[in-house]
Amino acid sequence: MAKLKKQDPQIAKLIELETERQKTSLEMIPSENHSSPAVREALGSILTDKYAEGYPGKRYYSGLQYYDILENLCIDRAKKLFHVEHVNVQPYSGSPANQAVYLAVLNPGETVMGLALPMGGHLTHGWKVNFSAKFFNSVQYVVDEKTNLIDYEAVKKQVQEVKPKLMWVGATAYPRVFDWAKLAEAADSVGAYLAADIAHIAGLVAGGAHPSPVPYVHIVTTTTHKTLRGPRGGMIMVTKKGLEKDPELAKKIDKAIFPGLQGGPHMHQIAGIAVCLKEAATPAFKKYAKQIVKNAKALAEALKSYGFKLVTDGTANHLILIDLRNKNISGGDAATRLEEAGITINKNTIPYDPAPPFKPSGIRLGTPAITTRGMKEKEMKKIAEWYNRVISDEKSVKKVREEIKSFCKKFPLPK
Ligand code: DSN
Repeated sequence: MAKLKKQDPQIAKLIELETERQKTSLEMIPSENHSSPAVREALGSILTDKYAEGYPGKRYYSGLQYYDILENLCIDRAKKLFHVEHVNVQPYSGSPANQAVYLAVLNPGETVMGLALPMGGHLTHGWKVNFSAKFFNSVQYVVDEKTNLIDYEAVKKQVQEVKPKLMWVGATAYPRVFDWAKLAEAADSVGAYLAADIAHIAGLVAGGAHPSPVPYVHIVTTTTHKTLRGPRGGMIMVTKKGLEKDPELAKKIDKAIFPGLQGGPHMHQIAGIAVCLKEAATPAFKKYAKQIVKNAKALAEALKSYGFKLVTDGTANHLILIDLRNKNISGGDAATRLEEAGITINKNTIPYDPAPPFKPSGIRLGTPAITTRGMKEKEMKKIAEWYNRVISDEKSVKKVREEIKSFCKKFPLPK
């Protein structure tokens, strides 16, 4: 950062401090990761300087001969990795990607169904404060009150009553695998568009550690910075099944992104996505994706041995949701205490949470970033022990902080 340090030492200092924080802490927010230096070189490149409104071969500005090659490369890599027919790599992130799906397939006031936010769904899947419930008729589905799992029969029954035109599947806090075939059966029975939002699990899907929704759904949206380990960004994919249902679907999606919602695509971001897609196609990434899940399962078992109560009693993906009610601490207080000890997680509602959303009863944690640093099952046992010490005894925080600092030295950030 020689130039930045000289020209803007304040910003350089903040980046240095954040680098040090990341190096010496355990990043366990399940939607975060450590991108590779190659991804960040593309992201920090000269490509940030150009406007490229339009699509390859049909742009509104000059000087874009290399940008067309770049965007096509990115699209081809995504098509191969996810086995889809069409990809739009221009969404700025996940919410704009989902907005474009609404714009492409629904008219204002038409009906959408999605998993409710407090049950692990996403804001853009029709939650009441979001545009998706303000401009469309949103009906939400829930998880079962006892098991906290999706009850596929109940969802199918509700879908057949509500008859949505668009149905979302995807979550930010669901620790289990989706049964895409059953969800497709529900959506197909009423002729709804089925959209899978795989933002959290895209890396697991790419690496073969979670079943792919592609054979079952019409549309797939994702962010690129979570388990996929790229730069912040988004993508929309259209499947063969999607084009069979609606031959115009790919065109509708592209028109919804530009000129419907966005202006010039962030070409430096698209370059970073292309790099991450190349990385995600390697055997090493497949191993990484599988290790994320192995680590999450090992961590879940170790946490349970300390009496932690896990939503759905465990995990089958990259994340764990802890119900802290038996530990006499709120999610917020636990998050603060863990942060002081050097573990970053987030407070989170648990399904049917009796506590208010800003003071929820749970915490959400995940293994994508610590797996990137090379941690394995053995380290998960140690990490569970730290959770237990910090949550059961406030006085242990300082000592745990020192232990984590020294532990982190053995697991450097990607170089
Ligand atoms: N903000 C993301 C997450 O943390 O899960 C969802 O968009």
